[in-house]
Amino acid sequence: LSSRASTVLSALDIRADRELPGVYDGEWTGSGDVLESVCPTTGEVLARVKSATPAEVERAIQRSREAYKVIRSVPAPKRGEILRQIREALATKRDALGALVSLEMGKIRTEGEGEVQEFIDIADYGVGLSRMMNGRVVASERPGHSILEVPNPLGVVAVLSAFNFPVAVYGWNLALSLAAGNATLWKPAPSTPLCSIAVTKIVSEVLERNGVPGAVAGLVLGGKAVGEHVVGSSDVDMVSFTGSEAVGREVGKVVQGRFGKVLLELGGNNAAVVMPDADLNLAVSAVFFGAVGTAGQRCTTTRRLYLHSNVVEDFLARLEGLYQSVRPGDPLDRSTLLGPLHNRAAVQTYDTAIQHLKEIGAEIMTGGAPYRDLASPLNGGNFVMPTIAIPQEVNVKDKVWSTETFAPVLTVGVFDKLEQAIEWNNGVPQGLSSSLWTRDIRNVGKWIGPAGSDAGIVNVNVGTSGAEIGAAFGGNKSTGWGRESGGDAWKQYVRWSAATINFSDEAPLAQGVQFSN
Ligand code: UN1
Repeated sequence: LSSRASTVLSALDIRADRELPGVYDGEWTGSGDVLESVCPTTGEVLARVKSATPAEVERAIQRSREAYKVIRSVPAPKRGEILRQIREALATKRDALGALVSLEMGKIRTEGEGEVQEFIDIADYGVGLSRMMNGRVVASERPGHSILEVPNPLGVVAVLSAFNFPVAVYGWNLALSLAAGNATLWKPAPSTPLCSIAVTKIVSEVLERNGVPGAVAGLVLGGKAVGEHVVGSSDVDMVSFTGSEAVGREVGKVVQGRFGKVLLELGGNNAAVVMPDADLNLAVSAVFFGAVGTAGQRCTTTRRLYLHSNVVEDFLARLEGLYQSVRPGDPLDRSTLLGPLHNRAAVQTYDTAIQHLKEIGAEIMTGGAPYRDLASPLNGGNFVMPTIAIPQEVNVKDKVWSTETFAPVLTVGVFDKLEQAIEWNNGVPQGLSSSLWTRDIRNVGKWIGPAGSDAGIVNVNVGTSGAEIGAAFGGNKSTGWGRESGGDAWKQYVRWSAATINFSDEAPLAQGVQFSN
């Protein structure tokens, strides 16, 4: 192992000299196919992990069910106390875990640490929630009756997460799910196994110390077959899936088909709209971060930029300057702004998108190719140039505008009226995030109102990416269904019991119905 990798792994006691167990259900096991963790920066194999066999997946699901029966009866504030300890344990490992995210996923240090910070933040939020997951008392029409709406634990919540946020997205789900009294079973992306093993170790040590079954936060690593097993199991009450629209559509159908609950966070195809009165200093750097940050691999990445005709020239000149100042580098190095794409397939996707842009006659203002001839060891990585492309027209039906390319490709269109920009913003299948730049309150009113942006995230003078955990996170249309993290998201992780209780000596029927002679 290279020294850059072994420093990161040893800080978390990850032994890379043998195959690691990829299943945790109270015990660490795993005897299925071997997954390789490959460093996106250098191509180095970081570790080999044994995935779950079908029997091991099944056992993990059953142990999750047993663990649910224990944790559901632990009072919510006590569950919150466990979450507080998880939060503390994560905080002591913040830097080490952040570095592992950079090593294995490829995002830069500050963003890797930011991800761990999101987990810490949502754990804090969950601690608070554990004393505030309140139901309601509803006025009954019958004398001496009360109606209670009670949030009860739901059961087993499976979390299927993507490579691009290998820590935070699980954190959002675990914090709410645990506070709500569920067992959570994690099926992470097979290409970031070390992040999920490291997180599960931290969490499981806290659970074990508290005498709670480890399967309250289980882990099953593996590929498609493991995912399908979990998604198809009627012992899994809710599936929270983050990933592509294509896979999400199938997951949605399968879970719906067995009447399970499903939460889908699928593609984003997020636009920033810049009005002539915008503060360009703020807008240019936000678009730069939104489009180039994480090398374009956030669901919330800015992919479309709609500029008012009065600001096009100035805005693009400044943005291009920032793009040209960026150099690819090792994401572990604190001065790096641009890390690699996560895998080789993504480089191919990037290439295909650029090819299509050229075919339709788009101007490639900057970028437009993978980096070649980088010095060793970066020559083994998946580095591509952040790209700004200006098609001749905005035709939101063309795939240039309507599909999510998970790479740093920003497509620019020019408008004269806000209404036009909103139509383009809304004219694509996805609806995750959106951002308007203006100082005119009238534009803000339009943008956030009924005729405004149809995305789940509707920002003003804030970029499309980098949401705080307190906001409900999620989208509309082909982005899927449901919200994670803040807002009222916790209400999806419980089963609501409507309990009408009669405290009287009479038994009147509702609506005044009489049923006796
Ligand atoms: C994702 O890309 O899957 O708002 C999640 C953001 C982050 C989370 C992104 N807080 O960009």
